[in-house]
Amino acid sequence: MKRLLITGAAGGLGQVMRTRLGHLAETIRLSDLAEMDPAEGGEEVVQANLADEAAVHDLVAGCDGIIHFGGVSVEQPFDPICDANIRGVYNLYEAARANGHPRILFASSNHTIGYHPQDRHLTVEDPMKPDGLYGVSKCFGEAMASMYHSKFGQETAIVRIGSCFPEPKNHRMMATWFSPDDFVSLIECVFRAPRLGAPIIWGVSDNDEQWWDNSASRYLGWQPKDSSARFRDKVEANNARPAADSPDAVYQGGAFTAEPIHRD
Ligand code: NAI
Ligand code: 15L
Repeated sequence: MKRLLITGAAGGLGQVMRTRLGHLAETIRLSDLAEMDPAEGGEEVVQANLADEAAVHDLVAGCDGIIHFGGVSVEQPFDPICDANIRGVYNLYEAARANGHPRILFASSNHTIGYHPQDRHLTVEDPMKPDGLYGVSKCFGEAMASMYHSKFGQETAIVRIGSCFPEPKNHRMMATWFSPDDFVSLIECVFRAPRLGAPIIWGVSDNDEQWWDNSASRYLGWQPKDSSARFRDKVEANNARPAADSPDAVYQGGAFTAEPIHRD
């Protein structure tokens, strides 16, 4: 690839992937609303608001791949979610349409299905059950990816990320943890696949407890290698087990299901 765009580059995942994906493209274009570290060799740094249509068109021009991490990543009032995750995703897909359809990896979330109970094993055919406005905005992003694929052939890997952090932080994340190494290997598969389409992929490691069935995207040849099991003792030592009727123990989306609708 000549140029790979990473949005949300100042965020948690963006900062990690900035250091891990240099081998995928001659140039990595890094973008965020927030300030980023200055460009190093093989990098371009462009500050931009996803809600700004012209800025997003300039951002996407000349890119042949996009990793879309940018946006609001937790429950917030509707306005910031709308700017970044609704208008921002519309701007991104329209910019991709105007610029030769670069392949996109869309960072969706388990909060699209957060109200499913933890004892339910889900496939990508199961209905969405978002657990808040943030989850609803990710459902919108998934729907945009699907519609642009059907209408224009735009390819997107819709990755429903569980919990991508260096380590699982609590009991729920023993099931939802997605190691950064497994995410890197998924990104490599997505951008190397001869044919992608617009699959929904569960972004989760090979943990002992599994809620999500990835057989529909097996054709990509991706196999997670890590497991949260090696952190079990630490998680149990540092966290009391949640009560059986608490959101963290009942719902796949955990505490997000208990968030109110925030009104500033
Ligand atoms: P983060 O919140 O650390 O990073 C998101 C970045 O997007 C921030 O640097 C923020 O400044 C930027 N941003 C927000 N609004 C923007 C706007 N209007 N214009 C331009 N940039 C804007 O989130 P994190 O953890 O790095 O996640 C990255 C993506 O992956 C997010 O889209 C998140 O929803 C998704 N995700 C992450 C999970 C995780 O476990 N880290 C789990 C599920 C989904
Ligand atoms: C997400 O969608 C969030 O962006 C991330 O910060 C975590 O809270 C993650 O889900 C999770 O469910 O653990």
